[in-house]
Amino acid sequence: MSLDTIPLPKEGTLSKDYRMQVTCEEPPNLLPPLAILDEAVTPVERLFVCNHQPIPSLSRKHWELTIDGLVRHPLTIGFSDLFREPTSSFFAALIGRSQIAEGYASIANVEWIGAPVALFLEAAGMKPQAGFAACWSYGPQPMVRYLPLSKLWQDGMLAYAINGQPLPPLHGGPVRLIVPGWSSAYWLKWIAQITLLSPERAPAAAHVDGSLAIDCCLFNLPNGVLRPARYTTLRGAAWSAARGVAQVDISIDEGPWQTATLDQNLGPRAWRRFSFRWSASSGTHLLAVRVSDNSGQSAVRRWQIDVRSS
Ligand SMILES: Nc1nc2c(c(=O)[nH]1)N[C@H]1C(S)=C(S)[C@@H](COP(=O)(O)O)O[C@H]1N2
Ligand SMILES: [Mo]
Repeated sequence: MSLDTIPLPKEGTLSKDYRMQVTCEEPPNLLPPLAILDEAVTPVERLFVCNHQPIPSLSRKHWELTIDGLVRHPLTIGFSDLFREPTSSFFAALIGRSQIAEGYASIANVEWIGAPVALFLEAAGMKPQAGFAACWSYGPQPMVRYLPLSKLWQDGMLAYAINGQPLPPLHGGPVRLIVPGWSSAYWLKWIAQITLLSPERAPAAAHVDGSLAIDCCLFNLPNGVLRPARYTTLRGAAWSAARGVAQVDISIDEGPWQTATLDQNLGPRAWRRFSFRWSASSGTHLLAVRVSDNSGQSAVRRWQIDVRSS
């Protein structure tokens, strides 16, 4: 792939779905209603936006990443250096901290394309004392995120494309950090610098485990109300800390667990959609959804559902 073949999206060319809720104008923060997220892969137009800093204006030509600190050869790479390495791509769920409230959700499942961070960490030569990484963004108010070096080395990706399109500035373009299996707060946009630190030098924030909890959502339960029907199909998505979802079971009114139907498997880092046919009678029901991942861990989420005709 040459640089000329992927044009950089121009400012303002990314139009968002009109149904998204604008929770803040500046910096832009947008949330999609759950009802428009019921797809295997979230279109970029429906991808939530969460910003704590103004969006820096940064072209591919001017983007650089410096790797320094506890390395033998501090280095600075440019955008074209990302293309000298083998391309990596995978589907991964992007799950925000606040997650789901009043029918809106900071959750998505997207294909990320980029270069593994490990290739550049190895080129810089990690010193044995290095245990953590401070990752800094561009911008007048840069953001910093701390990660254990082992996580960054094993799973970190420098992504420049999303769902086959160039990564838009709103989502961290030209280049952002991808940390599959960890909360989206760690997925640093507009990445500028990675500084390796010793465990003693790393602040308390570095020692927090950002792994995603096993969890799920339901797409078609607006405000917990369902219309009675002979059969209703409950539809949702489940995720884990990048270990893949093995099984989803459902229990109605404390009854026995029944296995839900799983949708296409997009890999261990992706969310897994599920569906369950239920003949719901009028009244209030307790719904429990149990998600089990491939490491044998599971979690249960419960809902109270009103089935009524008006
Ligand atoms: N540089 C930078 N990176 C950032 C943020 C930010 O404000 N600045 N927000 C973080 C948070 S809190 C979230 S939830 C995700 C949101 O990514 P998205 O806007 O692409 O959905 O980016 C993370 N990375
Ligand atoms: Mo966030």
